[in-house]
Amino acid sequence: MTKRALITGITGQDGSYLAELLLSKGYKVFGLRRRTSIPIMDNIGHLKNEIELIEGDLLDLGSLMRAVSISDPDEVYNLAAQSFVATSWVQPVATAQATGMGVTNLLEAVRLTKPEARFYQASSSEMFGKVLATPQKETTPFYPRSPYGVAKVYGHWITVNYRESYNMFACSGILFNHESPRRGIEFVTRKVSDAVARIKLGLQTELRMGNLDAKRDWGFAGDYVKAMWLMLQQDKADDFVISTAETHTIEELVDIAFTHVGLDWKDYVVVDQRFVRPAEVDLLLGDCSKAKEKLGWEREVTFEQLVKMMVDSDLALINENLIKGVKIV
Ligand code: NDP
Ligand code: GDR
Repeated sequence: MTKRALITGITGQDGSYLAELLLSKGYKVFGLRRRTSIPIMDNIGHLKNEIELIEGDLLDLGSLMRAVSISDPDEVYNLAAQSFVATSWVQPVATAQATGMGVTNLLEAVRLTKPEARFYQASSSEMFGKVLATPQKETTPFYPRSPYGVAKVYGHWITVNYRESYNMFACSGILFNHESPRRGIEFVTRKVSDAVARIKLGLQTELRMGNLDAKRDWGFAGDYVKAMWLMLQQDKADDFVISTAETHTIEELVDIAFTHVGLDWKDYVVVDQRFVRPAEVDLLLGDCSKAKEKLGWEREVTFEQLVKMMVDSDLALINENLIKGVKIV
C-alpha cells in the first residue's frame, strides 16, 4: 500500500528535502501551503508534478482539518514555523502563534480527523538556549533565549503531552542547525555563502555581520530529514536529538568560506551592531548518541564539505543569473 504523508512548511528548506526523500520511498506527498500574494516555489518548483499542494495555514484550525481530511495521511510532518530567530524579537506574537500555538492547531486537527496518523514535530536546539550543560542531549533542561526558542519549547511539550494524553504516535526531533544551498538567505551560513560568491564575482565589497564568537553544531539538511523519517518508523514514539556532535564558531564558518575562494575574510567582514541579538545562544553542541543507537542515524556531510557546497552553489547560481542577464540586487 502506498504510504501518504502531509508536510507543513513544504516550501521551506527542510520541507523540500523531506518531500524528495519521501517521494524516493514511493510515498504520496501532500504539502500544506499558505496563500501568499506571489507564490515562492524556489525550493519545490522541480517537484510540482509529483506533490499535491493543499492551501492552509497553521493559524487556521479549519484549514488544517481540511488538509488532514484531503490528504488522509499515515504520517504528518510539522515543519512550518516562523523560523528566523532574529525576527522573533520583531514579531514575538506572530512567532508565538505560528511556532507555538500552530503546533496545537495541527495536533488537534490530527486528533479530531485522523488520530492514528504518526506525527513529527520540528523541535529545535534553540530550546536549550543558555548553556546549562554540554553536550546537550534529550534530558538537558531547556532555557530558551529568544521568543522563537520559547515558542518551540511550547511546541515541544504540547507534542509530548498529546502523546501522553491521547496515546498518539507523536515524536519530537530536537534538531541542531542544519543548512544547505536551499537555506533562507538571512540565516548566517547562507548569508555568508551568498556574500562570498558576490565578493568573488566583484558584485559586493563587504559583509556586515553580528556576533562572530557564537558556536553552532551545523549539519546538512539532506542528512537531517532522514532522521525525521526514521523517527516515525520506530515501534514507539520518542524524542531524539539530531546533531553532528561538533561545534564551530561563526568566525570559523567565515574563514572556511572565504578561504575556499582564495580570499581572506578579515579584508571583508565588518561587525555591525544591527546584527547582534538582544540575547544570544553562545554554544550549541549536541549529543546524538541516542539517535545513532536507536535509529541507526549518522550524518554524512561534514561541516567543511557543507560550507564549500553552499559557496559553490551560490557561485553557480549568481553566474547563471549573470549569463541570463538577470539584474543582481
Ligand atoms: P524555513 O523557514 O525554511 O521554512 C518554514 C516553512 O514554514 C515555510 O514553508 C513557510 O511557508 C512555513 N510557514 C510559516 N508560517 C506558516 C503558517 N502560519 N502556516 C503555514 N506554513 C507556514 O524553515 P526550515 O525548513 O529551516 O525548518 C523547518 C522547521 O524546523 C521549522 O519549524 C524550524 O523552526 C525547525 N528547525 C529548523 C532547524 C534548522 O536548522 N533549519 C533546526 C531546528 C528546527 P512560506 O514559504 O509561506 O513562508
Ligand atoms: P540560529 O541561526 O539563530 O542558530 O537558528 P542563524 O543562522 O540565524 O544564526 C546562527 C548564529 O550566527 C550568529 N550571527 C548571525 N546570524 C545571522 N542570521 N546573521 C548575521 O549577520 C550573523 N552574525 C552572527 C547569530 O547571532 C547566531 O549565534 C537556526 C534557525 O534555523 C532556527 O529555526 C533553528 O531552530 C536553529 O537554527 C537550530
